Amino acid sequence: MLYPVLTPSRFVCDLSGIWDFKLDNGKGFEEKWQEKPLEDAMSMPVPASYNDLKEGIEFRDHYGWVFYQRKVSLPASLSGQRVVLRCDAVTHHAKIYWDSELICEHRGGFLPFEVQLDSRQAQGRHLLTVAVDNVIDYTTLPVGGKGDMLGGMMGNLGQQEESKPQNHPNFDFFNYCGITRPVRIYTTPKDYIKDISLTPDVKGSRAFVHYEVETEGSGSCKVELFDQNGTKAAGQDGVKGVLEVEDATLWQPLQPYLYEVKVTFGEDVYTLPYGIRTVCVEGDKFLINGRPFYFKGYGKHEDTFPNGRGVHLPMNTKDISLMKWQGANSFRTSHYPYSEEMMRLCDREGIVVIDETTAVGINLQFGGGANFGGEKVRTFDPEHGVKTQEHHKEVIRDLISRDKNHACVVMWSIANEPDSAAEGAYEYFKPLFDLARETDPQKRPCTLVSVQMPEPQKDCSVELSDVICLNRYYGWYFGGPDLEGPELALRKELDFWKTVGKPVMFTEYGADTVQGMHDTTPVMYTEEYQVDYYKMNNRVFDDYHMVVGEQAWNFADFATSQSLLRVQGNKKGVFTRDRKPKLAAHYFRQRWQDIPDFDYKP
Ligand code: BDP
Repeated sequence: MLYPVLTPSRFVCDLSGIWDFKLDNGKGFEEKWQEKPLEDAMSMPVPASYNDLKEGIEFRDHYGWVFYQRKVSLPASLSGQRVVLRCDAVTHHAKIYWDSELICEHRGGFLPFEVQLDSRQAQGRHLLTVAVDNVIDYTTLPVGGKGDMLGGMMGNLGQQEESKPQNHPNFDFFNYCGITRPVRIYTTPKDYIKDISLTPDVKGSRAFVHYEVETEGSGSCKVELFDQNGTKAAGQDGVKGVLEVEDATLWQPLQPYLYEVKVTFGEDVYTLPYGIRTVCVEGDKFLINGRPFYFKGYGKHEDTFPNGRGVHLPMNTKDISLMKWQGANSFRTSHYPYSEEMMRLCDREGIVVIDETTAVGINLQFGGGANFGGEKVRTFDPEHGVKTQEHHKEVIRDLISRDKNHACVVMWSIANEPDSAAEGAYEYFKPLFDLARETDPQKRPCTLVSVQMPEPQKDCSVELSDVICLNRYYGWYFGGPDLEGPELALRKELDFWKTVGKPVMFTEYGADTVQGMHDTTPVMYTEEYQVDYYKMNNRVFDDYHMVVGEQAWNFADFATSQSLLRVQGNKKGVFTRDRKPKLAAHYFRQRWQDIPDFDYKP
């Protein structure tokens, strides 16, 4: 799906601003709130998560629907154009009403969707209502448990039923919700460019960009490529072809170069920034532009105060600046696709991205899996297990369709910490890997990010992943505060992975650390312990040639559900939530400045 941009044939109008807002009291749809201006509405910014923007638990922990509303007046000059309403992300389930009519419904909170307005809808003044539901369960991604599934656990506490329905996220980040990314109206001519796919190939100093343009209606098609001075470097007619670029300047990690691709179809024009680079796995190496790359960076979150998961351009810019200050070159979009603005920024800044789906929580062993009368449930149990596979396919298709042309994206992460050694895991994941490989025109490597487990050889990732991605907590959840025993155990595990013949990287490792907590003898939660923990793990990584990267967990402290292990959020940040460095930030700065982006382990 194309990102909405202004071009000589396209107009974009951003509907960001203060909207009317109301929490559903259970009667919103019955009383048809979408048909008239909301009574006693509150003010609510769009885009943002609503949870931290008003005071009170009933607000922060609201369960169910909320209503957002505003009036929209469309200029008469749009007549004759195709007019589209696009939502970049509504978390998790949206119903869009144009006046009282339901014009669109969407499941999944982190990817864009759009609806074309008909000529009557695209003129004059209208009431736009977006109803948003935040309920997660065993059919949604991310996965959660519903209150009524927890009879067993509550029973253990002597309660038979919960007093109030609520979400039970099966993941460790706060279930922020709302209209979290922009809502826009954009136009195209009636005959228009629907999609563009670009696949780079490099031979010596020449690059070949294979392209395919999907169009609607009739017209002739032309594709051109311009360098940064605006000089035309290649061009060709037709909806499918190859652009040949002499003396191509490649997009490199931290040394990005973006061409502009301009597609003309009849009256329609679309332009996109485009970096030429290649990515592949060869033996146990991860190659970018044919050279062995070493990932240095983080697992992150889109998480700020008080925006929640609402798009935050200044913080995105600051985060990349901090990464560069440290010598980092990459991050993973744990645990959902990030905003398109962030992906475009990474293209511009040369930050390498592992792009993850919303598949987190596909593991019913967390929390004992006691969701049915206290009995353990197998994750892929046909009756009681997760029922996410069809939606998972939808998410993979939509993610690749959105992000396929980004130079920054070098690998797809199909899921985070699923129950990947369980009975049924291979059958669940094999079709998903096949789908990703078939859908991506660039055929990027695919992975699933593995949870720590006693017998890693049983992980279906051994067979399915192109790169083995490990989330490991040796010295924290496993063995902390001892660092010697965990070091031996980590070496033992890597001795196994060495035999598999694939590149291995650490996509998570970390220790909760409360900023300002210090000690001469490093004890858990102090800034000193976090540094010692990282030193031990990094020392081990350096001894294994097939380890091609280290992404610490997490870039910054972040909000999550309350529990005994979480002190006002997850504190594994190397930076605090407001981006102040802990000791470990300085430690990584020293380490990463000495590690080259390429050929670290030739
Ligand atoms: C991993 C999860 C991540 C958590 C992290 C932790 O992938 O989402 O936040 O552990 O415990 O299991 O901090």
